[in-house]
Amino acid sequence: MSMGPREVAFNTLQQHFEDARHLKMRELFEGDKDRFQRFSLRFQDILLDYSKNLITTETMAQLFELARASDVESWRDRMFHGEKINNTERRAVLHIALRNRSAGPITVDGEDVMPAVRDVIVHMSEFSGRVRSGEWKGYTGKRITDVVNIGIGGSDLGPKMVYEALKPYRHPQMRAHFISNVDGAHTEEILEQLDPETTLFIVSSKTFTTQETITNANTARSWFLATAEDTAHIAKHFVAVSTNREAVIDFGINPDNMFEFWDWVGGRYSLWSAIGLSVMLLVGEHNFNALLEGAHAMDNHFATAPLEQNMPVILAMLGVWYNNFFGAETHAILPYDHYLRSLPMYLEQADMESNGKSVDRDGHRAKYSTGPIVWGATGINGQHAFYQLIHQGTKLIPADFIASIQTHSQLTQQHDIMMSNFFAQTEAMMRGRTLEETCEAIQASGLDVDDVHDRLEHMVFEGNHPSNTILLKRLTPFNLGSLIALYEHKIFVQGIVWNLNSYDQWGVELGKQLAKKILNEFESEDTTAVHDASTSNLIRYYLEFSRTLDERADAENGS
Ligand code: G6Q
Repeated sequence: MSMGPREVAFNTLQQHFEDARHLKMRELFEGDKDRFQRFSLRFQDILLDYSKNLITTETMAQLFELARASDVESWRDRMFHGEKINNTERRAVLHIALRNRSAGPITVDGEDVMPAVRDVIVHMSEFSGRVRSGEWKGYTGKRITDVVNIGIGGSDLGPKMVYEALKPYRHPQMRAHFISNVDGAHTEEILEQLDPETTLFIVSSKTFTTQETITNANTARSWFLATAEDTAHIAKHFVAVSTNREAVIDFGINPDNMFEFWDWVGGRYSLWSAIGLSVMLLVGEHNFNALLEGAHAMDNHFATAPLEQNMPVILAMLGVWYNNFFGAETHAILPYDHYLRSLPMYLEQADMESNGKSVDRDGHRAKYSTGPIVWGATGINGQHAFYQLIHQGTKLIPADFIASIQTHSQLTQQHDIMMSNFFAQTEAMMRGRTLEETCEAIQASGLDVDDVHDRLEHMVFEGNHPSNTILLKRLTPFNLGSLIALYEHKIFVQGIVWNLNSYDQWGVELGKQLAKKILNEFESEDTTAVHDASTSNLIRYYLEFSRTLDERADAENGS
């Protein structure tokens, strides 16, 4: 069988890798004074420095060749033109339409989706304007102070992450809360902080059938009615974001207070839609629109910049380099910004639900490694925890270091301390510390090297650990929009190179079906259903103890 262009490009890279695997970044920096200029790129307020990677100009040229051979450009254009590239669900993939700020149409099945997109933004703006100004009142005439988004997965992680990121822009008299977990403890913990007279619930669910969300929404309704009593008051305190009008009406929410979105928006790509209503309520229409504008600017960059200067493409191809040639299993997201603390969790879903697949878009088993394990935490905390493994473990862990130059905090001196760590870490990861340098450091600290000779090896750092630095001028709504869109398009490009459909999620669907069967068994207390021995015994054990009073726990609780 003859090889296609993608396989040819992969093989060429494989040959290049045989030499490149021995690259030493220290030497590359020493041998090329222009390395930073060569391997860095600016897009508006975002600087990407990718010079601390195990690459040469030859590597990048071949990676771009692989992107071209995978038809990244034509797939990108197909996505932007509303083609049904989500082939297993027969859907278009148009989160870019949600932030399309141009006057041009975007069509699906011959119909321009933009008028409906704009109508929903107007509906959101009107509603959030009324709530923010205090004109929208609760059932006792008080203004709304607390907004609770009830949703899970894509209907939770995006708005929660953006709300946290844009906290400096929030309405001073309003707070947002996010209930996702069906664990009653999460629901109770949030409800006990709230006053039903001043709380607005947004039930966010694309399908409006998700068990966790509907259960929590029902709990919230009962909690509300326990005080408000009259179901007529629900209209002032519950709104919905969904594609499922009938289910919203069945729940008792006034359809005028339903904010629509469409099946061509994937859950994990939906924060730009009405799923972002909690964000708009908290930061206002102007800031929400700025978020959309930032994403749109990144969309334009992705759609038009040559691959060699295309930020999402560069990040994607570097990821492919480590994933498919160096055999890296994971990719770390390390924001040095308290406001971006939920970004790693958000990107875990965005990336792993999109590219965590072993069957390609044509239905064949992938014979190569696909999406990496994405993980991370705020970098400064990570330094005092898991960075040990990055510095001295046996795994190769490519990492994105993300920070803002200007802080929203008044404690600017603290920002300098954090940023000095930020720069020190990527430098240390790249340079490492040789035995000779270790000895010098010990002497400089006033110790005698002979006294620690048996420990010296432990103090040596091999270095040569790759990282990208993404530096924002400031964490504004616009820049945040660009940053998120940057990652979305990175994920898209990788999906194309791996020939995946990044927009379905059959693994999530499975979870939604499985639990229902076991819940029925709990309710009927019927343990005769056939499971494997482990599951059957675990269910029996659970039923035995969950249905009896635990005297010890009662004693501990003082009852
Ligand atoms: C996202 C996934 C998944 C989904 C949740 C919630 O891409 O499909 O995380 O967002 O399962 O689904 P609903 O919005 O339908 O409740």
